[in-house]
Amino acid sequence: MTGKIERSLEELYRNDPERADAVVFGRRGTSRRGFLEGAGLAAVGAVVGGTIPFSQNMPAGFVPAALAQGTPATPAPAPAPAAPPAEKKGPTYLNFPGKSDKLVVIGERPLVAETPENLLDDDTTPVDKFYIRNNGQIPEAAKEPDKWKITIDGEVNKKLELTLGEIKSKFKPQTLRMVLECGGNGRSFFTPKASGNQWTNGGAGCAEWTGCRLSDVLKMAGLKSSAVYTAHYAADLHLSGDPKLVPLSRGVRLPKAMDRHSMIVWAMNGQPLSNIHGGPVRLLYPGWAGSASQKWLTRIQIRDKEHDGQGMGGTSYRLTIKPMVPGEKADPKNFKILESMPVRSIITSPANGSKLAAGTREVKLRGASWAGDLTVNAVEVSVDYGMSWRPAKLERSKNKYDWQRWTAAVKLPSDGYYEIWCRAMDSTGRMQPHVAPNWNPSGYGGNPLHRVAVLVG
Ligand SMILES: Nc1nc2c(c(=O)[nH]1)N[C@H]1C(S)=C(S)[C@@H](COP(=O)(O)O)O[C@H]1N2
Ligand SMILES: [Mo]
Repeated sequence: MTGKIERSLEELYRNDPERADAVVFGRRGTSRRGFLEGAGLAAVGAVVGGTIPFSQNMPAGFVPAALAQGTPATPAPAPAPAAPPAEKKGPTYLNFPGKSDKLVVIGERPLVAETPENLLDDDTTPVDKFYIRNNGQIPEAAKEPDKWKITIDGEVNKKLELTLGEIKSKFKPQTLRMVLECGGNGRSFFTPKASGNQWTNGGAGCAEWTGCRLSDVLKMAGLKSSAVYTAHYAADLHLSGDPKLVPLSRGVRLPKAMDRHSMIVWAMNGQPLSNIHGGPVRLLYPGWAGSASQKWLTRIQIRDKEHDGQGMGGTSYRLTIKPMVPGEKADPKNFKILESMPVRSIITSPANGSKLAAGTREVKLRGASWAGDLTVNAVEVSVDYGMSWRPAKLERSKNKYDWQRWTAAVKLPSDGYYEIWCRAMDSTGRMQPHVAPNWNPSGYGGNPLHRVAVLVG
């Protein structure tokens, strides 16, 4: 295998995995071997940088994790001096005050950045590592946070206008560690590609949120019997700058708003909520699509029907209730609002693309798992492409909606290229699938098992 062939195959996997698959496994549509062998195996081995001990279990049409996501196990070769400028590859890292420069930018305008899985290794996600998602322009930081005003109106007995200072003094504070996760998390795993920000698993984090119960505030306003839904409004401007347009305005069914975990939040990990995370004050609905957790909150209108604001219609933040042919045109009639997020687990250590010393025969794993409104019943790990699974040890969570950290140790029989896979099962028995399920045009609910590549020796 010459360096040139390795390089071109690696490029092919990055640029056109389907064609790379055809090259390695034989032409699409013709009969295929069920697993890699011979020249195909040697080629993939060369690209991932080692022999593949469990290659007999690799499914046909398989894109190795080393090439599918994140850092390859083999460093990318330096471009030859005379070569024409190569097409831009690899992630763009975030450069934003107060944020880690290891976050990966997945959209510049509006600014969206995710946290690579290995950066989610802390029990509590530090603010600098927490993903950011904006739909509009980022407003300027409030000069006098305690004078920030929030209006509660609509189907209430008494319209309230409260400053943040008043909210802090009138309502009992609480601090809970809870997961906030973007509705589109996992979108990049859909085939064919779904439209929207191409999140891997990093549109999620678990922080300590301090604030008061939203229900306490709503009770003070007094809910009319006609109250069924919330509508959230905020201070951020539409990308176009047109003040008549709203970048995002979502809402939730009243029972979620009245849940004791749903909060008006002013601090994150013990610090005043930073501007980029919606400071001085935001909503937090743990376990539900993050878009409901309005940042820079200015108004909650209580409605007598489902909200129809920006981000409530069409296929946005909606799942199909009828299975679709992947890639097919959507009929918005067949969609329902995405509320609770599906079960997900990630390996936070080792990182994808890790190199371990020759002779390493055991690897200790750490990870996280969560399941929207539900809890996680079990996490399992595999090193042989899913032929066999071993249970991970689930750690206790602090409170409902906290993520469940897990640990495991796996044995590797020899040096070579491995993939470590993990999958979680929620408290209703639903397991993460091998591929993103239930294709929908805007790519919600993508929760396939997580895999990381490691190279031993
Ligand atoms: N005002 C406002 N609130 C918002 C958004 C927004 O664009 N504007 N984005 C939402 C989305 S889609 C998500 S996933 C979360 C992200 O919160 P974060 O940036 O603090 O991680 O905020 C939500 N709240
Ligand atoms: Mo989101």
